[in-house]
Amino acid sequence: MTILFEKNKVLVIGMGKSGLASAKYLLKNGARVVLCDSKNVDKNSGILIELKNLGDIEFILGKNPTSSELKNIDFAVVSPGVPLDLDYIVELRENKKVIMSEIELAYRIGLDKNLHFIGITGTNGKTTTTSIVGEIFKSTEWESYVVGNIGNPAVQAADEASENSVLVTELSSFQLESIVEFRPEISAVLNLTEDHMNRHHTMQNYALAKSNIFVNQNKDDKCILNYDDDLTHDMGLNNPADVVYFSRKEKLDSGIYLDDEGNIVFSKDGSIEKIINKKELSLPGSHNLENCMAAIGIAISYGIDKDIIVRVLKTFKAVEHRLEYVDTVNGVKYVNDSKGTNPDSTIKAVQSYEEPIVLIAGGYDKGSDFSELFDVAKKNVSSVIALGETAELIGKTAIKFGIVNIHKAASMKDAVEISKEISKDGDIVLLSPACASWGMYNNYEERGNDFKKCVSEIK
Ligand code: UMA
Repeated sequence: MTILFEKNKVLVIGMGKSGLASAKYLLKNGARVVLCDSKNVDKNSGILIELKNLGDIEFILGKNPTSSELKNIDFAVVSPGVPLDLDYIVELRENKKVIMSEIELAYRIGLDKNLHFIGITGTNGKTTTTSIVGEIFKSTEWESYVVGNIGNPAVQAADEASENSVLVTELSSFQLESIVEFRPEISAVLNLTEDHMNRHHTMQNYALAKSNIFVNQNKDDKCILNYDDDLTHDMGLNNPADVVYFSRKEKLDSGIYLDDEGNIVFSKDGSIEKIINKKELSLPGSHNLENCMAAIGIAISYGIDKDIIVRVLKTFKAVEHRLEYVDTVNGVKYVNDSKGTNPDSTIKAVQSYEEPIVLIAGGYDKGSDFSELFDVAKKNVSSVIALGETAELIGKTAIKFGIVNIHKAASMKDAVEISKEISKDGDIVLLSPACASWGMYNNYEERGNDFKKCVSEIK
């Protein structure tokens, strides 16, 4: 259902990227906006002045809205980082007010313009897969945008886009938790391992939020799922969309899989089409093989020419902050994997190398368990430099699995200096924190950039 924003009173919750993009769009389209943020913002700040010049806006800053301030609100747009169990959000819900994510708002904007949404989620690999799909679309005739959790608010793109554009959208569980009617033409769930337990509390709630990506789809839509992952496999049963599985481990009657020669093939209705040999993929590692398979599933489902898909898969360069080579100092390679914000992601990073690794890890405490990480890491992680709120737990867990060379660092600068002292020629110093950056940084990009700056300073 499209919404007429004019004259609606909308509570926009959070003044980060999503909230600001939503407030700007709503003001430009005649809505009355109440923008709230638990953080205090200087009354004379440039952004508040800019917003005031756009239209009818009130601010509630440095606290949560009270019941009387919620009166006459028609609906709310909530930023992904804001938990939905806050009292005032529960109260809005009880009063039957729609609470929508910024993605839902973008979707509603897109309805009038016939925008095409492709939604990609999963615990890991979503930024890489979204970027690959984005590159594929760039090589086609479609006007396309790469948006969402990757860092570009979808609302802004939906506003700027011409009719019939494609929005390739990376979606987090936070964004999916508050969708209402959002219905991508193609959805993809890459994998599901424990993450964000401090917000979702149980794996079941986390999976439920992720499954919102296909909940409004129907048989005209496609849902791309990982056959090898138990949880995403089961999402295919009773799925409202037409499911396309991909598998790195098994040959499928229908879907995308590896044949005996290592070719990625697409099998449908008894015919098998070879797409590309896995050796030709530009990205290393089995996790990237899965990301490429998912991207193939999406692109084929959209009817994109095989030659375009193959060209992109052969030339695609790694995403910044995702196993990004930084520099070599005294024979030691420095790698930035700041996007490794949960244990599973760091497991995949560690498994991508044969060399001894000095691992810099730790950050915001999301309630993760690091046992599986260090059980895998004991194979080639020689030392751990622990940072942030989780430093102690990371150190203790590493010791439990026999990695005894543990150092605690007070800052990224400190961590990189320690790494220079303890690493040897041929080692890899890997920043792959297994934790979010909050508490030390605003986001993983800032953390990765700080790491790169610190590496340049020790050269
Ligand atoms: N805030 C409140 N009340 C609260 C909590 C937060 O008012 O209870 C305020 C904060 O004070 C802050 C604002 O909300 O001013 C921040 O909102 P936000 O955390 O949603 O940040 P945005 O800048 O809007 O960024 C969000 C995503 N952030 C999160 O999901 C935490 C970005 O994903 C995304 O790129 C961006 O929207 C654009 O779509 C980042 C992320 O870390 C990369 N995602 C997580 C992940 O990948 O693991 C899910």
